[in-house]
Amino acid sequence: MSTDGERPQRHEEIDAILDRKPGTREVRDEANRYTVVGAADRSTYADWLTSIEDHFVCHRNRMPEIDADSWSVSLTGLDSDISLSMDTIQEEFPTVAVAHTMECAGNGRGQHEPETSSVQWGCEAAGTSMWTGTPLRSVLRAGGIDDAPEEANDRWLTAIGGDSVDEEVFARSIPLSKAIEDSILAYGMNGQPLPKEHGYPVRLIVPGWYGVNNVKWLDELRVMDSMVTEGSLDRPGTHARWQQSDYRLYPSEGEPAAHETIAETGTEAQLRSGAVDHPYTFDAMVMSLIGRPGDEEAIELASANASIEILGVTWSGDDAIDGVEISTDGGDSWADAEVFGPDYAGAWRLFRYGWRPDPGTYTLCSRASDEEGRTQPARISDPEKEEWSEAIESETFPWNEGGYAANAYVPNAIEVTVTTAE
Ligand SMILES: Nc1nc2c(c(=O)[nH]1)N[C@H]1C(S)=C(S)[C@@H](COP(=O)(O)O)O[C@H]1N2
Ligand SMILES: [Mo]
Repeated sequence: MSTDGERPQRHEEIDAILDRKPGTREVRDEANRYTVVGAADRSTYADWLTSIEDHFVCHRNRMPEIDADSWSVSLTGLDSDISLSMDTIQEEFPTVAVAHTMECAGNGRGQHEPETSSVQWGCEAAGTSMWTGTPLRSVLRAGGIDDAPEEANDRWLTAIGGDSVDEEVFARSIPLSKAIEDSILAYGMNGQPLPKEHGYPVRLIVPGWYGVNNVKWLDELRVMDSMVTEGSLDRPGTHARWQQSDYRLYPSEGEPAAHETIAETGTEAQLRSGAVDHPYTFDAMVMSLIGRPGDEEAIELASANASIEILGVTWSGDDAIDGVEISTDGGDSWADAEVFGPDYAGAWRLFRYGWRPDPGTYTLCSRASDEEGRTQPARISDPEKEEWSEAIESETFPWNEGGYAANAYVPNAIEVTVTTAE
């Protein structure tokens, strides 16, 4: 069975997940390779918490069947390696809950023109849950690593999934500083045991970082002096595809060069500063989505003066949201929305806007800005007309080969019609 071919049981797996998650639906996968489910519709973006039933699922390989009683996570790259049983992870360390907005780095890929390969997500690959588990800081300390996050500079933690097949290891590296700061080994989701498709019995949660960094069915954590590169793990097979080839931002065909380490890890900072050649998708870019009203909704006002509440969610990776604006004319004019609700680092916030429309047809957009002064761009560049560097300088989102990290607001606009009851 080759990883590039169709997997025979793939459709059975997808159907079983759809049965367990009635709020989700299948998404078109150009290469027909991923097990992918998308959130049902944008109404989930009118709530702060995403239910398990509505949360999207994304993984490439067949889900491993894991017996939690005999499963252990090994912590390696230390003077003496340790093996952590599920009992040890759950009983011998503190239990914490973190809020995390899981956004697939491919969210918005389907908005790229020309089309890029792989899963054609619109904007339905995002959700926020409360994840319960063990702080990585505590586990690392047990392994003899008790640095403060700022002293962990230039070291990396590589997480390896138990779903590695055909000698292709699923491995992702995050800076050791982020691991120590707020990442957890999660075994619970919204107060339930971690469901199988979300990584049972244990996964990594890296608050505010793109989905791919949140390795499911965690098998090994390895402390390293560099990110995973080809041949850097003590395992057979290929190691670096998911870190060094896929999930990086670059203009067209060609293999990005592998880096052992990078000085700047913020995704947007890598992209806009040019400090990192072919940026890695780490923390999520500034983003917002309207959840209510729904796209193509026909709204009947009870009276001429009635107002409509526009509701949505907004997030920006490791950075706080500064504000959200709403346009009801496709982006020509803007008014401030109110950002409110739960405020956890690494998770989205809600926004609302009270709108008093006259009867008519409207194009609604939301545009978020963060504390670093970054604002969502209007559109994704056209690679046939604009160079990569031009797109970046003109604050357009650069069309990229893998279709990652798109955060333009025009492609997420919704159309509504408003009438008044007679
Ligand atoms: N082991 C493993 N972990 C993985 C993946 C995978 O294929 N294998 N997919 C990643 C990707 S691309 C995403 S977007 C998130 C999705 O998490 P969810 O399915 O719980 O929503 O899981 C990540 N963790
Ligand atoms: Mo993803």
